[in-house]
Amino acid sequence: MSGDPALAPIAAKVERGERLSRDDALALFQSHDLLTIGRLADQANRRRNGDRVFFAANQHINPTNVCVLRNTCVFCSFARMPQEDGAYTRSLEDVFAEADAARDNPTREFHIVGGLHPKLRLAYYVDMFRGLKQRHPDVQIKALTAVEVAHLARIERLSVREVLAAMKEAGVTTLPGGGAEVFSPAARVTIADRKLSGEEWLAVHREAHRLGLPSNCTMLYGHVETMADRVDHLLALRALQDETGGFLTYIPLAYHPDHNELGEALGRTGTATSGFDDLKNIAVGRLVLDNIPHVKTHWPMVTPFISQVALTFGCDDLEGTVVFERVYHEAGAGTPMWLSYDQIVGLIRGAGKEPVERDSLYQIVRTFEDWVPGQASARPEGPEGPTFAIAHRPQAQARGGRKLPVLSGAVDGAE
Ligand code: V47
Repeated sequence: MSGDPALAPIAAKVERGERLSRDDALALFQSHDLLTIGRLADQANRRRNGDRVFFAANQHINPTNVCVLRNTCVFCSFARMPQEDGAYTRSLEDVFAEADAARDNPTREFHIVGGLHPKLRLAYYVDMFRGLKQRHPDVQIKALTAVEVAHLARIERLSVREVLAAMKEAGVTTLPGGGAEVFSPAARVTIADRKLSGEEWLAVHREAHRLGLPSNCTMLYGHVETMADRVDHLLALRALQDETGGFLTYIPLAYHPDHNELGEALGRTGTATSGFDDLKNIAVGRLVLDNIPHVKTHWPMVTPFISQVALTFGCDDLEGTVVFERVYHEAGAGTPMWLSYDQIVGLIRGAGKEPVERDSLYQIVRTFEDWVPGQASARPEGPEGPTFAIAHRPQAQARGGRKLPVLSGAVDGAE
């Protein structure tokens, strides 16, 4: 197949380092010429990052899966109602015990997200962050999605700014990018009715950036969104970045359809996104978000193999060691729960790239000219051992889950 002629003017713009328009972004998503898109994104990435690929030695911590949006965020397999089977809320002691895995693993970042718990107050989180900093002063904290921050502000009757300031004061360095899903109101009504709107999500990040808390941004793709929805989402992120400069990295998140109402309604159970679309989302993200320094591939969702290939499709950051992954494994991800430090370094080197261990702020922790495989890679058992295993939710129908609203349209034209 010869190259897609629609991409020629875009290639010329990339060559000149010019900003891409909405029509350009749409043409990229609509094209099947993946190799050209990947080559252009690689060019844009190399200009910024050369051959360097960043990763953080990180540990994910999910203090609770109880979420009041459990019945309306129909794409999520992680959340539970308070009394539902499998619902859990960890005491601070349990969180600290789980975090102690960081003593045996090289760890620079705790990634902490959970659900909108009706009773957990700001004090629980502030005490958690302080306690973690006390026990692990060298580990930075990336915590709470914009949705959780807005929820805490509501139940505490505080402003978003006050909640963010309390988090920062307690030791939070950055905010993760979750909860953005896709900003399109039509898609949001279908997949995340009652979650905060796209504008509200952006407003929380704007406030964080103003307070000196940088953050990440995401887009959940591969469900009911249209190509135009994807483009408008990216353009909204780009506009906020023009205003604040506070986004560090963009992470496209591949929708996983198992054990959630949406996957069932779409008849997609067992079929996640394709490698083709995963690579295209990385590459188009790199090309459109010309003002966001990094693009990260999330291997728990797209597999370590696709993530490795993504490193030559415009991506300069590989999700780290993770240690305990629950959100995507609840949704059927067949990937490992964690990767060792060595495996991450090996994946990056295997793509002919230069690994760079970073902290949450992308400051360099170490490079690997003198790397000896096998150092510091052990992963201990979780403090509660097998009880950390995933017990999937029963299928939605068996739970008498609510009926879905009419879907706003199928994913168009990805491949
Ligand atoms: O907002 C939930 C997604 C997100 C499913 O900032 C699902 O470094 C796929 O944002 N299929 C949370 N995705 C995770 C997240 C994240 C991940 C890694 C790194 C960073 C970062 C942030 O997970 C949610 C939602 O978009 N999600 N359910 C599902 N069934």
